[in-house]
Amino acid sequence: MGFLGKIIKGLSKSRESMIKEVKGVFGKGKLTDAVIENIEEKLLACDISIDVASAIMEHVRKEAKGEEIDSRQLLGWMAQATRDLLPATPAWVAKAKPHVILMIGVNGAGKTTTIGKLAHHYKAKGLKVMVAAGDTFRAGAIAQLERWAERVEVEIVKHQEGSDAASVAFDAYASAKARGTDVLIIDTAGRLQNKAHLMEELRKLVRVLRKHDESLPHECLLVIDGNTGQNAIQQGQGFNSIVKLDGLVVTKLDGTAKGGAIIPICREFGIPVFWVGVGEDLDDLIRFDREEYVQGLFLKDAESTELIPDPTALPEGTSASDFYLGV
Ligand SMILES: Nc1nc2c(ncn2[C@@H]2O[C@H](COP(=O)(O)OP(=O)(O)OP(=O)(O)O)[C@@H](O)[C@H]2O)c(=O)[nH]1
Ligand SMILES: [Mg+2]
Repeated sequence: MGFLGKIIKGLSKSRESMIKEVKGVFGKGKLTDAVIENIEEKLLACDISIDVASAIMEHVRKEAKGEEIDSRQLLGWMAQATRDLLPATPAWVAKAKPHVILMIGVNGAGKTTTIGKLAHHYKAKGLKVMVAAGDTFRAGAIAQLERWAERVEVEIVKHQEGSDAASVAFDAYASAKARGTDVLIIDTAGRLQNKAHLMEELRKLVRVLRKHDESLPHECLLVIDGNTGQNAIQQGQGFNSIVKLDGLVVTKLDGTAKGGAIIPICREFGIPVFWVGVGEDLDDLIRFDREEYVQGLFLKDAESTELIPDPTALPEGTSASDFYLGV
């Protein structure tokens, strides 16, 4: 199943309702304030925040220029405005050997599960993968990652529970380098920004990892539970000051009919969504594709679209995760 098929598994309700709801409140005519307000409410109901909903409708208002329009044009402009709010997801490129991915986020966001899925994904591409049990804090966390490593059949580097997370990361890198590993994925303990000692631990982990190479980690992914809305945004902010975030993983989108949560999350952090989690199985991880997402939310099944082609779109038939430039 491709991106659209899978995300629609999670998004179908919001997609159908968004298109149906918009058509329900507006067929053809001039856009009145009442109609705009009504549509803003529909957007809020699918977890799009107030400021994002206003930004989308402001764009529509400008495009409509007070003239008579139909629902097809309206949905097209909404889609366009939404796309402009989302930074494009880059094609995945291995930056070195090993390419090091650091997973961070608050408790229970889905870090460890996503590592299992990612390890599976890269392994299926023929890459040699290693995972590092950098969550030495939570009881059972090492065993949990071990189960994933066994299931996916990738190597794992681990120390004792309660040991220094930074030295796990340091050792894992050395081991990955020595074994010719292509991708090393480092798990970390869930932490909230108000837990000073854990935030300090993360700072140390990055500092120690950089003793190997200043450019580490190559990819720092912030994992966010797509169900926690505005809360997730606030909780994630503290990580910015410790390590440069490259991309977001938004998990548990299968559990919600409100796929719109991606937009405010992405806008707030100003970085692209790299992956979307749509279930607990190995294959339930999708490389995010802005174009397909927007189409899925506003345009699928609409007879025609007014969407201008995305200048950064990948060639047809490819997805961002197909690109691997080995080094
Ligand atoms: N439905 C669904 N469940 C998910 C998804 N991703 C993770 N989960 C579940 O969310 C729960 C927490 O996942 P973990 O991977 O342990 O989260 P974590 O961020 O590593 O948690 P801590 O290590 O405690 O901070 C588990 O029950 C996972 O199965 C997803 O995309 N969809
Ligand atoms: Mg975990």
